[in-house]
Amino acid sequence: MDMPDWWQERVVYQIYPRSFQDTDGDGIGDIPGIIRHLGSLKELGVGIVWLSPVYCSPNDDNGYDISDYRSIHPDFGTMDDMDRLLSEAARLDIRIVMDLVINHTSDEHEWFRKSRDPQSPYRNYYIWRPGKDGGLPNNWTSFFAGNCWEFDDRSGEYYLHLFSKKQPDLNYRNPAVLEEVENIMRFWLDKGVSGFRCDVINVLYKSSLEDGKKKLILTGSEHYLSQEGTHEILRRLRRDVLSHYDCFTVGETVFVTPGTGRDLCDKSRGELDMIFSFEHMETDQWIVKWLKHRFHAGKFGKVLARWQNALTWTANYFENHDQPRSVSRFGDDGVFRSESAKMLCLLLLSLRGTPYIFQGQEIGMTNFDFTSMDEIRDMESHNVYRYFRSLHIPKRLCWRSIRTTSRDNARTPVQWNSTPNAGFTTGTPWLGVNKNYIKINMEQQRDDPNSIRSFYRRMITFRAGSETLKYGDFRARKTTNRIFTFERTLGDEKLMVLCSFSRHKQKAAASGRLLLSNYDRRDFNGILAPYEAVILQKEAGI
Ligand code: TEU
Repeated sequence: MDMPDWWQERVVYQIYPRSFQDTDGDGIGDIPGIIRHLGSLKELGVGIVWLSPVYCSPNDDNGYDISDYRSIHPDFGTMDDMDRLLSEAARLDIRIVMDLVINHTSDEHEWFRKSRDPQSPYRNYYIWRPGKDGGLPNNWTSFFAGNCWEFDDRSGEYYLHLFSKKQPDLNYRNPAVLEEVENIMRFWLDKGVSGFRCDVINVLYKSSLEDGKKKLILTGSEHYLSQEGTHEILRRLRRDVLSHYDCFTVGETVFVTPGTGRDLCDKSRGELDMIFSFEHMETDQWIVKWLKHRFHAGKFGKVLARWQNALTWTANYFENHDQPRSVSRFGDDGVFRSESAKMLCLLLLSLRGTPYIFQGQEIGMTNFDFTSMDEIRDMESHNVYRYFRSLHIPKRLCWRSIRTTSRDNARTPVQWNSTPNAGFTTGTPWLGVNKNYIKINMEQQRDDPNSIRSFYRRMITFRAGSETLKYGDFRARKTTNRIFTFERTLGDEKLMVLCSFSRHKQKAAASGRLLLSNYDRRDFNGILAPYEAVILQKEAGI
């Protein structure tokens, strides 16, 4: 391959600032809280921090509804705090990547307020349409349940919102919108950020507003998923802005196949540097994420392998702020919590691509322990709960679905220590702290050589020193429901990675010099302990 870029060398750590560390007692995490822990992230081996949105926002969707792209929400601090974060991070050689949410703004953004006036030059920044035959402009359905149109009394028309009604979609047929976005990007890049995680980036361009083919989810999506118009926008952003800075982009791409995904991040096309795809995160669901079934490790492995083969570089993740905790989902958050969290760590960091760790994943934080909807803050969960109830689904079943799937599972405050509220805040946390913080917390794991966190550190160091793990070819060997086996090869070196998803011992027909295991052992004898993962070095020629 060509000389690797710095974003291929480093490990990314995602911070969801609201839940990271509060320093002023208002119950909401803040930028000074992030600065406080930068040193410990450095020690963990993190080279890039992705910050979920910290901009001004009415917080209908916790910052993914931006009302001012050039200012910091007072809950998080000030622009001075942000500048300090950038300079502290630079001192530690940690790059900062911001969330770029440009499919939509908040309905409280100045552009949208002005756009409500049909005569305003901002009218065309958004997608306004009159109703059709006494109904909505089309039959599209939203990512957050329900339809995609909201009527505005003031102008007598509807506006499109693929997400919540407080997140109106921008109109990318209007060149002024793209110019605004380019200026926002330059503003942050000039400040010293090193790139963007681009929110739902493959839905920007709507090719038409015709009715969609009726589907169980996202009716209408054939008119906006990965359209040529979006590809053009991405190429233009690179040409006009990104190529002038030392930065990278990772796109969150929804409903992509390996083929459409490749088109969005193939180097020769000059669009994104890498993408987050979702298929492996959908291996425990029926049709929609709210209908979970038992996790099939075999399917998970096969999907991971397919994407590894399809793209030259992937963005690898098992968790983020929208997904339940990986140890509760793909591992075992009971007896084998520690082993399975470490196994998932070894797997994540052995894949080809840039690894992304979500805050708390490195200590094996689990899904929430809430008992009712009153404790849930996520707007999507409430929308969906209401929708399910409107279909007369019994409360018990609705709650079961929310409990396993709600985005709040990932959003409970980071568990720092065993003092009240897990050391997250001295005030009342905006979202409940999981009561298991007494047992599961950062402080208790930091100095324990056998902790999950220590294993993350070890694995990050191991990966940093292994060109084969970073850049070697990937080849799946055997994928069953119990063991996922693959090889990474570079030059003469061949590494064999085995990951057990079983609660029982498993025989594995593999041999080689043991380089790493999540158990304390010196060599590998062909038997994997429960949730054991190993990296073996094959002798040359085998
Ligand atoms: O998410 C987009 C997305 O498609 C989903 O992962 C989403 O979280 C939802 O669960 C669909 O059912 C991105 C952000 O990551 C998410 O937090 C935002 O709410 C969303 O875009 C809108 O900006």
